[in-house]
Amino acid sequence: MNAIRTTCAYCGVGCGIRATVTDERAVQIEGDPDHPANRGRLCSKGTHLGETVGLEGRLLTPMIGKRRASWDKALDLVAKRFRDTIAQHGPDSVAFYVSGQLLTEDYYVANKLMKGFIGSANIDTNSRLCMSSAVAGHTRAFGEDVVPASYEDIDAADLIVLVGSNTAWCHPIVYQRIRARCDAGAKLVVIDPRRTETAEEADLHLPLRPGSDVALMNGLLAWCREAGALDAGFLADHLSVPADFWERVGEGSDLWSVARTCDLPPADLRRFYELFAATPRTVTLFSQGVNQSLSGTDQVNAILNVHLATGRIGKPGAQPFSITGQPNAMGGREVGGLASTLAAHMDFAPDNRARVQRFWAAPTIAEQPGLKAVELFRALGEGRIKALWVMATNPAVSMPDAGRVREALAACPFVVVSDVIADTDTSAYAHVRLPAAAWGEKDGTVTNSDRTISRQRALFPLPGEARPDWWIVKEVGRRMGWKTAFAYDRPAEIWREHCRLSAYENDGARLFALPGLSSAGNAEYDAMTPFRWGGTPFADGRFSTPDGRARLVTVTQKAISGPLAAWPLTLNTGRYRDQWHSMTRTGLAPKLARHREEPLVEVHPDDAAGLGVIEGGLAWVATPQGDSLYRVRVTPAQRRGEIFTPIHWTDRTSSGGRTGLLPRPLVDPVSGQPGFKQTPARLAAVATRWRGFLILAGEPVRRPSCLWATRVAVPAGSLWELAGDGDPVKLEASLPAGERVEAIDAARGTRRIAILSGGRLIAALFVTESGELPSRDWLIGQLAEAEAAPTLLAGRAPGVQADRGAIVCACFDIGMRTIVAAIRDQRLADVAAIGAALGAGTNCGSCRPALARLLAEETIHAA
Ligand SMILES: Nc1nc2c(c(=O)[nH]1)N[C@H]1C(S)=C(S)[C@@H](COP(=O)(O)OP(=O)(O)OC[C@H]3O[C@@H](n4cnc5c(=O)[nH]c(N)nc54)[C@H](O)[C@@H]3O)O[C@H]1N2
Ligand SMILES: Nc1nc2c(c(=O)[nH]1)N[C@H]1C(S)=C(S)[C@@H](COP(=O)(O)OP(=O)(O)OC[C@H]3O[C@@H](n4cnc5c(=O)[nH]c(N)nc54)[C@H](O)[C@@H]3O)O[C@H]1N2
Ligand code: SF4
Ligand SMILES: [Mo]
Repeated sequence: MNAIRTTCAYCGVGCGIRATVTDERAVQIEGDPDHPANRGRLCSKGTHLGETVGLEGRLLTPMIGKRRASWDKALDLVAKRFRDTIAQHGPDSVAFYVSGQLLTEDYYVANKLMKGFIGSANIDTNSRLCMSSAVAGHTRAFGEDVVPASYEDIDAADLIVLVGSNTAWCHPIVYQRIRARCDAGAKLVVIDPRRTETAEEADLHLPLRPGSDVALMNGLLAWCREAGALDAGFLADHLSVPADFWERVGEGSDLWSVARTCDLPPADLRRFYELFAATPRTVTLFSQGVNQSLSGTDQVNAILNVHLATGRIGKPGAQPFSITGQPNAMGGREVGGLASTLAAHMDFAPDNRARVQRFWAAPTIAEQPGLKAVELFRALGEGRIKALWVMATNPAVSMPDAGRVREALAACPFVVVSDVIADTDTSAYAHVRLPAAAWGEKDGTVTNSDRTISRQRALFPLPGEARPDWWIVKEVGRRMGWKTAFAYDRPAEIWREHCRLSAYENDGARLFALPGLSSAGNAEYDAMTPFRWGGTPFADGRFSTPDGRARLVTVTQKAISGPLAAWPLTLNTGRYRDQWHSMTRTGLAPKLARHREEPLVEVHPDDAAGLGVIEGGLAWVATPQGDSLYRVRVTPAQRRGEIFTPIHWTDRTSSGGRTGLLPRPLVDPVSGQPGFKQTPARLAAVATRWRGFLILAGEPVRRPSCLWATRVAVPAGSLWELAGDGDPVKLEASLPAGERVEAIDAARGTRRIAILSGGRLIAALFVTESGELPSRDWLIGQLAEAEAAPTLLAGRAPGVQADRGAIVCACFDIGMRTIVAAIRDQRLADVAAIGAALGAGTNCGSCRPALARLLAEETIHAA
């Protein structure tokens, strides 16, 4: 069996994978030792990709409404509805909402269709929610959206600064590289309001006040100036500096003022400033804590200002480094898939428009930037967008104020969704669903955070009627009437066109250029090995501005409003280590569920105490936009007044944890990126009468209906954690038919039910009001046993208790103390109940008299 070299499906680190197909839909995954991004390593998500390539939940045929349709019918309908809508209401009445999870070739075709042929720039992407502030910051400073750094810079740095980045969880392989460099002596500083696992391992953690990054960076720049750490030569030769720049940087930038604004100990701040000023080889990595802010672009420029003014750019080990989230966020930037860019690093200037139109031989070309994601969904809600095509993203979950986004989707006359999964929270609103090829079935290229372009290769044949995204889009383009412009037969043809456009009339004004590659033959494309474009940008101090100089941008700290009376807390949102976004894929992998099985709201102990919320209890998080329920984790890793929730849970997986409902639809004024990290909120404890869990082979016939029900995948089935106030008897509707064993303890409100089929456990429902619940692990393991253990209702193996007392039941190795405890705790009334709960006495039966005696003694004891 030959290993196929491909790229991980998940994050922007872009790890290379060697995949060995072992069966029809089975694959063995290893890190590719030859890939420069990971040199053979993989994180938990990459390692378990093999658990996600099955066909469960896949969309495998086109659907019109609830009916299967042929590709011809579905594509004709999409083409007709878009054409008709444009004819009636103009090109700006339609929109595409796409994704950094498309391959470059997919992205290129979608962008070409919208901007060059439909003639609108209403194509935006989930990257708007992700790194558009970085794009805007780079463009303001460098004249072009170029990430100058590479991973090798980490290997050469003496100081690594992580701003708003939980790298250990979100870019784990980059993080391992950082750790390796720290082991060799480099220092690590983490700037994040939360004490994340990344922060725990740092030499210095600065838990700043959310949204105070500009003050921190301006303070740093002022400090460097005082300390003589600026690069005067670089400033003079390569930077343009606004007249009042230094004056404005100095405002409020003394150590004490900054410490107050950022709510940090001045001594820690000074330590960071001194370290930074003294360490020329510094790499500053930043991600969502910086980008996802109402001042995101200013925060990016505050970081870039420091690196530019100290000359720490374009040099080994000295770089600002915007790390990207999605596997192909960078490819999307290269094709120009944002509403605010045209194509191939060109904007909407008249000569660029003419050039791109000429190159595409297009009938028209978008005149101006289109609607950015938040505006786009607002326009949808207001009826200005009348046909929307969503590809490879789940906006009903991931957009801010997702409740309004859902209303807008519901009101839109024509919604098309291309996805790999049949039922997502977004596809619930689709008039047409198109089955896309998934990772493992697709061919094309992706660009990772450090500009390395890698091939993603198909491992399996296309299942059912699934088709690659580029194919779907070009078919619609052809059916809309543009046959020759969308005559692609394979991704390699699109790739060559993309490369030609990048180099077209490009005299060096655009750094993004792949000229040599436009002549790559199909075989060469198939054999392509990872390469980084652009060499070392800015190494010569030349930038992509008309005068070749980078620009320092005057940025000032916005006032941070104090807590509002009705909304006294600040809600921060983000990611868990082992889940990916809306969990459509990681949710399939049981091993990835173990890290965090439920959506938690993390809260500081003082806030918890004040609000009466307790560890392990439930709590509502409410904002003016909506509310959702979470399991509480009390932790000093949170700052006081701030709470954190994860973004991963959806309607498919949970009755709570719906973080998308909570953030405001407010955006950074320059980039249009939403401020996901700071939402005024409040928290309230919720008491429930009972709690419990449901373990099932496979999925429930009916979803458990109660206040709290969250699902995770387990080997051979699913686990639902439950809590509620109503009658738990309702939950039995979720149980499959089968042989039922049951134990009830009315005093504690405990009910334990196991359902067996041919001796095998197929479901277990345990509910209690005041009793204990066993750990789920053992019962989950029982799903895989051909013959279930007789102790199912005890929820544990016979006889594993620490102090079991003298063995009473020899067959199952059950001690006296275990039995007595079970009689008490579970109010077991007879020998049969003991057997049901523990298994004791259910085999040879010799101990049944002893059991009866113990029961009698307990009854006397209790009386
Ligand atoms: N496991 C996992 N990995 C992923 C993803 C995933 O879903 N799961 N998604 C990928 C994607 S698309 C992305 S964009 C990346 C995101 O990767 P990250 O940006 O690392 O992830 P987040 O958890 O969104 O946020 C990062 C940190 O910003 C901090 N923060 C909040 N407010 C502020 C502030 O005002 N200032 C500063 N300095 N920090 C602040 C938060 O506390 C949080 O710890 O992860 C990628 N990798
Ligand atoms: N509150 C809050 N919200 C956030 C964030 C936050 O930090 N806080 N982060 C934001 C960020 S940075 C991001 S990137 C977004 C991510 O948010 P989304 O993009 O909505 O998240 P995903 O779950 O990755 O959605 C991808 C969808 O594409 C499907 N898919 C996978 N592969 C393919 C393919 O090849 N073709 C097609 N057609 N479909 C495919 C998947 O099944 C899934 O339904 O969330 C944003 N929302
Ligand atoms: S670090 Fe990112 S790219 Fe690498 S294996 Fe993990 S999820 Fe995949
Ligand atoms: Mo992202």
